[in-house]
Amino acid sequence: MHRASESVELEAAILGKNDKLAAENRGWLKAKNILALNLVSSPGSGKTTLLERTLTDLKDKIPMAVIEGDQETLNDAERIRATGTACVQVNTGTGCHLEADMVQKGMEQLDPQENSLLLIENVGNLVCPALFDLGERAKVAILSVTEGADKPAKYPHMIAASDILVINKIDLLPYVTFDVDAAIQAARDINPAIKVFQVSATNGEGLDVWYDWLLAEIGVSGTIQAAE
Ligand SMILES: Nc1nc2c(ncn2[C@@H]2O[C@H](COP(=O)(O)OP(=O)(O)O)[C@@H](O)[C@H]2O)c(=O)[nH]1
Ligand SMILES: [Mg+2]
Repeated sequence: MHRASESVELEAAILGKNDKLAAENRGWLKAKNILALNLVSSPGSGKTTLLERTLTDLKDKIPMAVIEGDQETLNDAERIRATGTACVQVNTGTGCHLEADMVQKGMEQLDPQENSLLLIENVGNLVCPALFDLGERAKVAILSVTEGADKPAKYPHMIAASDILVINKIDLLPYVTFDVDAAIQAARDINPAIKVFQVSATNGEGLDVWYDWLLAEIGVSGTIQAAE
């Protein structure tokens, strides 16, 4: 019993310290009108692919920078830099999520400009990134159609913490049994206000609506066409 209560106290202390740094990040980002989004999902649902497309298609519209979180490797940072975008890779080692201090250090290195977009790719899993505020304006949960429509119900904390749900890989819908309406309903049962985008990060379907939302959030007008 004693041990259990100690570990609860430790967890509360860690989260408390994180929340304080996240609040600092949020204040700094707000003062510069930087839209920071925290992309959370299972491994392989398409976070980096969605980023690559978004960075390429919006390149001439808004300045953007990326913080990449993974346990190991520089692979995703290399994919992002290939689009011409500044990127910092954070390797968390045994850690399963990014924390606010990592994002703070990443922002110091990147020094993102005013009125820009800061995209943060979290470590791939639907569990602990839900607990750690990074100072972002919104968490964007990405669910691909190969994962099963029951995942919102199985990972309710992530859905509750997210403002946006991107359903990705809709180009694969003819080949998988994924009930889009059931997935959306499951997400809305947990978070009625969650905003949903249905996209294919590979063939570009649905990305126009995603881009319009991004630009409106940051106060840039104009419609962007997704590249073929
Ligand atoms: N068919 C299809 N494949 C996709 C799509 N988005 C990503 N992928 C593929 O899914 C795999 C994992 O993508 P990645 O972006 O690395 O996922 P991450 O681990 O969430 O960053 C890669 O092979 C991508 O090419 C999509 O919209 N449609
Ligand atoms: Mg990735």
